[in-house]
Amino acid sequence: MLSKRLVDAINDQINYELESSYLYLSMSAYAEATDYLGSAAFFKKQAQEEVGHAMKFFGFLNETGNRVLLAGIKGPEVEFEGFGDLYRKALEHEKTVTARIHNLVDIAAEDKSHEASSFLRWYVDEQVEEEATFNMIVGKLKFVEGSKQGEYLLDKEIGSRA
Ligand code: OFO
Repeated sequence: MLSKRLVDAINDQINYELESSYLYLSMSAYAEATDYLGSAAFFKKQAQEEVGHAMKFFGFLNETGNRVLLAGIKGPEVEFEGFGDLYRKALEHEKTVTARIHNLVDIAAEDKSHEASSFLRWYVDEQVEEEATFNMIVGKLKFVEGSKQGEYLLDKEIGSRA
């Protein structure tokens, strides 16, 4: 049994996951336009993963007999300040996602929704991975920023993950 406030919060999270997808797609477009082709491929894949996150929530609400209510998606940032800015902003974004997931976990626990508590565990683990990926890339920026050759090599390495 899901409480109304939990259903509302999950609907809001569906919207936020799609907003995340839109942000990463915008980052992919910026990377493509500035010739960071590895990052363009990487963020395109991230965008697809975020749609997957939204769809898992979508399925969960439907399976538990609750109503999915979609809302407008906020337009993403479209201009960035170079290669490093993309990853710093993505890391900050993922930290916000993690806080939102933890809030859902807290609501599920308070409202004794065992099915939601179990379902949300996947997202808790996923956020550990997502933050680790962006932390690793942001950590490497200090070795390459200011060097076009360094950025080129890191971009290429990131592209190989896509
Ligand atoms: Fe990047 O984890 Fe969903 O939003």
